[in-house]
Amino acid sequence: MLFSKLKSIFKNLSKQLSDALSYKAIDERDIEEFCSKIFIDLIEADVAYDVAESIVESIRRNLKGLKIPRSVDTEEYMSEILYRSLHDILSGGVAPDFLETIRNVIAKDSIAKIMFMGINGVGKTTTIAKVAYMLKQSGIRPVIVAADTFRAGAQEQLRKHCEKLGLPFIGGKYGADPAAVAFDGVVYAQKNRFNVVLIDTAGRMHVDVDLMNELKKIVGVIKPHLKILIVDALTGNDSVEQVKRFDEAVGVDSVILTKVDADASGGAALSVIIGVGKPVLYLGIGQGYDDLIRYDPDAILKMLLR
Ligand SMILES: Nc1nc2c(ncn2[C@@H]2O[C@H](COP(=O)(O)OP(=O)(O)O)[C@@H](O)[C@H]2O)c(=O)[nH]1
Ligand SMILES: [Mg+2]
Repeated sequence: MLFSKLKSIFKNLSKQLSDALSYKAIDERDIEEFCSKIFIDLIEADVAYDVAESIVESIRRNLKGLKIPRSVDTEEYMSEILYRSLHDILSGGVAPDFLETIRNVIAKDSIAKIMFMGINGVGKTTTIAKVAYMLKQSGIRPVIVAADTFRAGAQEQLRKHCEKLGLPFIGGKYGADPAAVAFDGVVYAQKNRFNVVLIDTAGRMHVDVDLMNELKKIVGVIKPHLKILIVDALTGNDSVEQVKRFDEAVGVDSVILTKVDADASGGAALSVIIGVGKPVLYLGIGQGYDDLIRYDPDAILKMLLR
């Protein structure tokens, strides 16, 4: 289950808080005690240090001076307080509706050009196939372009997805100029009345200069409407660093977080969501085409606290 460990942490916490409250009013000392306990729990669940700090700070703020009405169920009330504390932190990263954004761009410019970036293995190609599937389901016609000409096999991987999805595939030879391949994709879309061009790009093991120059060239030639960075939930804090580096070099509009299903505790994923400082569009929750869910803080909070 997604976020399972965090879920049990928060459940315990609201229980303990409500037990403490059932026989006396909560004072500063209690608050500090609970806050240090939850901090350790969060760290043990792979939540990044500064993210754990900001969560605890938000809980502390919401607990201070709290007067609990006599009639309420204290455990439910505490769960409500935790909900509010996390909501304050999570709602910073909500992106405008993706499909609506795409539709607006199409209405204005006839073709929406979307570029996907990220280091090796984060799930770019898989995510593009998922996004293409979703667009197709919504009656929007996408073209997929394999502008990853760096890794042998990258073209073949995407071609297979296109066959399965019944979508045109635009590729280039190994070592070909990625910007030229992307350009071919846009021309193909224009000629054949497709609405969206999804551009897959190469990754490297690390963020490096060659990669950034390659991406800058694609951006210069194509002028994408959206530059989406794909990050892997399991990477935790390092993905926050990746967002910074890509943003400085080419600009990042929003983020898709993959492999949330593989993060057993949920702490790493939560850290990325809170730490990236960019709107999060979708969460990847598996390898199937429909394993892509819209990022919605309320839905996440329901998973965590209900
Ligand atoms: N469990 C899980 N695996 C994923 C997810 N997204 C991608 N993957 C897997 O991650 C691996 C690398 O994906 P790929 O799309 O080739 O990454 P790329 O190098 O960034 O293009 C593949 O085995 C994918 O099936 C996800 O949301 N959940
Ligand atoms: Mg790839």
